Amino acid sequence: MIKKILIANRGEIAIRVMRSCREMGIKSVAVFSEADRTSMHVRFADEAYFIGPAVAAESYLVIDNIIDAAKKSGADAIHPGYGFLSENAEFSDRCKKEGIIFIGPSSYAINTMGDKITARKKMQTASVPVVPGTTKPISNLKEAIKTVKEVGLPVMIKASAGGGGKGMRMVEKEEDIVSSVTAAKSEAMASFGNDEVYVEKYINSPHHIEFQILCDNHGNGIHLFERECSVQRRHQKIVEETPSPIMTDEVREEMGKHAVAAAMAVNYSGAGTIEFIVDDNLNYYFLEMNTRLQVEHPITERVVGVDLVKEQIRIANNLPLELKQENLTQNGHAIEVRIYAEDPDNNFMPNPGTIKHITEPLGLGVRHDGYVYEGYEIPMYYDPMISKLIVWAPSREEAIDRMKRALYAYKITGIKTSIPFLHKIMDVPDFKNGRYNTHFIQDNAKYLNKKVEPNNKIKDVAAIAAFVNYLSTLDENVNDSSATALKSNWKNFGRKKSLNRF
Ligand code: MV4
Repeated sequence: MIKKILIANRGEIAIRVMRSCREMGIKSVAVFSEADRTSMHVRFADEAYFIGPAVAAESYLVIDNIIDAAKKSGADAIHPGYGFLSENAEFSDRCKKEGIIFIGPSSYAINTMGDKITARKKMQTASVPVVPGTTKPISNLKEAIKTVKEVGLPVMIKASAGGGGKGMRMVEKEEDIVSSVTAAKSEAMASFGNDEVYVEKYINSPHHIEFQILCDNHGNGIHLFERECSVQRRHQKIVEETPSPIMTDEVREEMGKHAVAAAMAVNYSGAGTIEFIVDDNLNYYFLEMNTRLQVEHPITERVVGVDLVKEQIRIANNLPLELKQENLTQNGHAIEVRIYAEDPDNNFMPNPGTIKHITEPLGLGVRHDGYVYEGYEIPMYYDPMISKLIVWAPSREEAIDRMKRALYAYKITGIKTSIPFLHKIMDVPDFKNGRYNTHFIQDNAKYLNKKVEPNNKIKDVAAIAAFVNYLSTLDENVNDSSATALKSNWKNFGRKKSLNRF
């Protein structure tokens, strides 16, 4: 049985994994780069190893360095988190070769799902619906025109090595076929070193709905229902929720079966996600598989009542799944928002810096997975996501109200964050009524681009409070009841003695 796990990651996900380790009596090992000497995940772990310079390509992505740290620490397993080496087939193989358990799938599953054309073929064999289109790469421009016409405009040209929107082009008009295929190919070559592209029918009004699956090493596979992830900006998810507001029980059951079949088709082991693209009529098609634990896994954990990291570790220990499909249900509603150190009023420019103050939201139905603390300087080298706020409530309406309450209570200064933008999303009519697709952010620009100016009354209160506080620091004789005649109609009640949490 696994006694010590090295977490080959940083930030909130490293801490998330360590929490489950601690509950299971498993020791955790952190690794850190030069930029992460003062990071919370290092303090949180039982021990920590230095793995190289700040840039991930010279630390978190160096397989040799991670393996060295695992050997020095005597870890019997490695959890890769998400990003970094989590979907690296070579890393999965290397761990195996070194006698270290990789908490994730085989290199075969990673490779098969990593190549979109191979994955499409595999899904067809497993009778999982894929988007109508081709399952062989386009070999020349003349063939491209013929193929696109056969599939029927509009189409999507996609890179086989792609994912996340890179090397992808939508084509609406015949005269654009050649330029779009050429552009997709060169972008794919630049991004992945592989210019294979294929054709898919364009799905109108697309929704991104994914299913969480778990497979053990004994032939058992289950799904833990869906996550609705259509609120995205430039292929970066912003809000996720479960259940999906557009799902029906009938379609859910069918999609769940197809999700399990998709994973079984590659002898999957561990936790994974099957992404579907779904239209307004609930026609659904396999899009891709993520062969890792995902950022948005907590909403599933809350609604289904399962610790997904614990399940990953149990599976890695070769234990059979104890969860049974027929016993799993969705209870209530969960929403997650991602908080980024970005300035929403300045084109979402990354805004790293030092955290001056943080008050995390608490209370009924609130979970906050973060890693920053007061005085911490966010390094500029990694993803600007600083935390995830997850709420649960019995109904979707109450979950939205709870999210607004939690966002209101979340105070963070020193850096700009996406919190005001998230607050606005919760008030958009199409979000409130659950009628949204992947065009949500662009379609609702008129609600979302509005700057929120603090009103003047609040500014007055803040200025006076700051002044009174300042006076009290100047001289011991100046106390809270000083400064009584600051402004007409204002009265000084002194400072609040207790920490004011909302
Ligand atoms: C599509 C599509 C419409 N039709 N494929 C974008 C990222 C990549 N994973 C797949 N994507 C899409 N593929 C067909 N045939 C629309 C998108 C798409 C999208 C998908 C999921 C989430 C957000 C998206 C935003 C824009 C476009």
